[in-house]
Formats: sequence, C-alpha cells, structure tokens
Amino acid sequence: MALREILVAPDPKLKIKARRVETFDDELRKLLDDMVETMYAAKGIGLAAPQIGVPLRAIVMDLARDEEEASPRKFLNPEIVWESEEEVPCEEGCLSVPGQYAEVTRPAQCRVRYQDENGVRHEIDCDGLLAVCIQHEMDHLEGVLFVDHLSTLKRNMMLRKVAKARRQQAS
Ligand code: K1U
Ligand code: ZN
Repeated sequence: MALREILVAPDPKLKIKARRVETFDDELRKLLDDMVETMYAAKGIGLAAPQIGVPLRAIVMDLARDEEEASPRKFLNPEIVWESEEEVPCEEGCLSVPGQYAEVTRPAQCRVRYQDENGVRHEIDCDGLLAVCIQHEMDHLEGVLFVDHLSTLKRNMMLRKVAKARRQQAS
C-alpha cells in the first residue's frame, strides 16, 4: 500500500467529473487500498478518488469510532436511487479544504446503488453520518466541494483561508 497526496482546493483536478469504473482488477483494488491508507493517515472518515487526482467514480469510507475495529467500505459507481424530502443540516469538513468546517443541508436519508471492488452490485439505505458522508463523497465525483453549497461570500472566505495557510506552511 502507498500513501497518495491529497489535492487541496483550488486544484482544478477537484472540479473534474469522474468517469465510471469499468474494470474490476488488481490495479483497482490496489488504488482502493491506497485510498484507505491515505484516508486513515489524514484522519478522515471518507475519501473520493478525485481527491488524489484519479478521475474515477470510487469512494472509500470508515465511520468506525476510535475504540471500534477499523471497518473500511468501498463504493464504486455509486448512484443515489432515492432520497428523502426531509433535509438536515450537518457540520462538514473536507480533507481538500483543510481546517475549514461549515454546516451543509442535505437529504436526511438516501438509498445508494453501488458496486464493490469485485464488481458485485449492492444497495444500501443510508441515514445519519453515513448519509452525510456518502453524499459529500459523491459530490466529489461531480467536481463539487462542500464549500460549493455555501454562499459565495462564505466559500471565498474559506478558500482564501486555505490559500493563506498554505502560503504560511511553504514559507
Ligand atoms: O471528503 C473528505 O475530504 C473526507 C471528509 C468526509 C466528511 C466529513 C464530515 C462530513 C462529511 C464528510 C472528512 O473526513 S473531513 C475530516 C473529518 O474526519 C471530519 C470532519 C468533520 C466532521 C466529522 C469528521
Ligand atoms: Zn471532501
């Protein structure tokens, strides 16, 4: 397994619409293992392939708490087949917008169809943090960041803070 670099906004690769995974082979499974390792190293609960510069519809996630055993999940070609009318606000963060957090309102529940790393099809009902996280990660596959759900003023303020922090880190 290998750690990959996580791209930070405004990297243009984060704005690309990802393409479907067509081949379920060892190369794909190695990519997913690298994504899981990168997610754990960054202390995230999710990661989408575009965040490491790979424009594929692939997501990894682990919502296990610190005291629980690791439980990585892998979602290929996820599609939302149903979402609730009820919406809920939730505080979100993003490894590609480091240090910034904001409330985003999304459907409270959704049903997601996806393939696993062997290409087998599944459907799951999501609510709570799973619903929030999977919708956030699926946005990455469309080139959308959580800050794109905020007002222009808030988004620009957060992106300016990220840029400033990166300049300070570099100097
Ligand atoms: O996509 C990503 O960059 C991962 C992101 C997932 C996410 C967290 C919170 C809400 C929606 C999606 C993160 O893991 S950010 C870091 C983190 O662990 C975290 C931040 C805020 C709340 C909970 C966890
Ligand atoms: Zn994110």
